[in-house]
Amino acid sequence: MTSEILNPSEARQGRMSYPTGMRESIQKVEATRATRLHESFPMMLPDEKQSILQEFHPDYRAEGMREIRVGASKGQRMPLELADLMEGASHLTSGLLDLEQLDYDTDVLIIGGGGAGSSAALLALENGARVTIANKLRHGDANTMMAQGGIQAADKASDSPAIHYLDVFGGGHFCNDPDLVEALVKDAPSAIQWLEELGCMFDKEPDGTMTTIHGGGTSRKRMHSARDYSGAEIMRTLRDEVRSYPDEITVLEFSPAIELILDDKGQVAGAVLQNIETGEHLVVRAKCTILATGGSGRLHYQGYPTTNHYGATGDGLVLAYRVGAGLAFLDTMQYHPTGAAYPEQIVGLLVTEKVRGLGAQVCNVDGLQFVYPRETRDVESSAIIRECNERARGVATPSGMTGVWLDSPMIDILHGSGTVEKALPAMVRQFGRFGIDMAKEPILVYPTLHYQNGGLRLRPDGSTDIPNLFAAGEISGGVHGRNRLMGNSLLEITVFGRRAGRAAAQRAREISLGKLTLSHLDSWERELAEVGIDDTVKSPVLLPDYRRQLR
Ligand code: MEZ
Repeated sequence: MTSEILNPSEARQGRMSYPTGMRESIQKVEATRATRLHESFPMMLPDEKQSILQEFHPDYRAEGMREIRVGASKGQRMPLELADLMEGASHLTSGLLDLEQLDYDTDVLIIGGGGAGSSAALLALENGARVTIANKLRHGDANTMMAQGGIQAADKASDSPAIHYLDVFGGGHFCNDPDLVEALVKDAPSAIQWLEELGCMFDKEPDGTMTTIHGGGTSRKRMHSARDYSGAEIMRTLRDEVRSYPDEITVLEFSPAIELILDDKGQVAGAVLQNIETGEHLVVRAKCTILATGGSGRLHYQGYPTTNHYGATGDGLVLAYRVGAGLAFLDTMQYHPTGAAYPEQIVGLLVTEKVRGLGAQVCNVDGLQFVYPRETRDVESSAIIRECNERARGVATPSGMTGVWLDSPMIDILHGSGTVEKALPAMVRQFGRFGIDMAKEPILVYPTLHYQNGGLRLRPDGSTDIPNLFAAGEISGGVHGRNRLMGNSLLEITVFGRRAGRAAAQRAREISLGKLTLSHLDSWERELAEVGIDDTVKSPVLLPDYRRQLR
């Protein structure tokens, strides 16, 4: 059976894209297409949504979560893999590192140079701060770079921040933090304008207005995109801008933070970095520190594949928790409904929601619809999991995966020939490498771990519970409640990156630091010992455990 898995060179030689068994199911999808073009599968009612979530969404599998036993949010539930790291021990021992030997001294240290960190750097600079960005890998290696479909903003006459606000709340199951949502939606139009002024090339109509489409759970077309590489275009723009200030913004690469430093007044005062190649420790003193380390998809909760970049291992959460920061909503993760399920080489990679936004329907092995294609992500994913597992109406792949069809050829039929190629060039290329022409044949998908809905508790200015510690982006929790809508993460990184950068620079002007210390590690160790945690992992882990081993 495995011999049927294609590799790129087979694809280039023109071998057929799908094996025979899958092709038979594709014929059924083709046979129902003409009828489906005129059919809309009904959206679920609120009670149906709740019950499908409880039965099929991974967040509701009791065996996948546990309570954390120590720290400021003791008793909160989170995935097992994350709880183990949060209860981990430091790579450092207090007193063994000379904190007087500074390698860098800065106003604002930003840990993580993705979209949130880079936005923060620019606003901190604009507000008079000297800035240092510490990247775990290269500048821009981040989930921002991987985001495809777009960024939401209510900037058209048919829309308003108030309507955007309601959509965000509905998507988040009405438990979002209202102040954070207000900041998100009110800043959205100016965030788009800022990005555009920096050079971000959003898609436009012939008359020069921004192209906007729907996403799951949006009541207005407010998704702005740059084809299907919106995140890469935003990251390109931000990185170019940051790198044009080499004297004011110091960018360190391959230098992840492994511990926050406090001062003797209990304020965060910088971080210890580790040169990932040499293992050397670097001491950075900073008046304010912004955590922008992103999410944790590379922890592969419940064994799911992920859309996330290689460094997404939840490091900032671990560091902030050890100095006493509070958490919110970490018991809810986002499983994107459409991760690639075939071919094997790209399993788990993102198939952007824009494909459904442009009209592609989701079909089972018999070519029949079973869910409205633009339910919110948690509901859509649950319906796909039910179709494949409980109802056994999924399509089996030669490597043993199951998935459902995303009927991408509908897009050209609905919007005109060439639309798929124009609107989804990254997707076309991703599948084309394996001989699959998604404008002509459907693609197979299954939910994939995509986003950390919760994280550090945050105030609207990006500050946390801990003095001088700020956060922005996927590391934070509250803005999306229990489920984020498409396009609100690229928005969140821009809005809260800017807010955190501005507030941190202002605070840096007001404060003075005391003597640097890592004494919080002693109290952390005591707390672990008190609850009997003695044989624990060292965290943060920095890279997934299947990373390439250097010999
Ligand atoms: O916000 C997202 O997660 C996003 C835009 C993803 C996508 O489907 O393209």
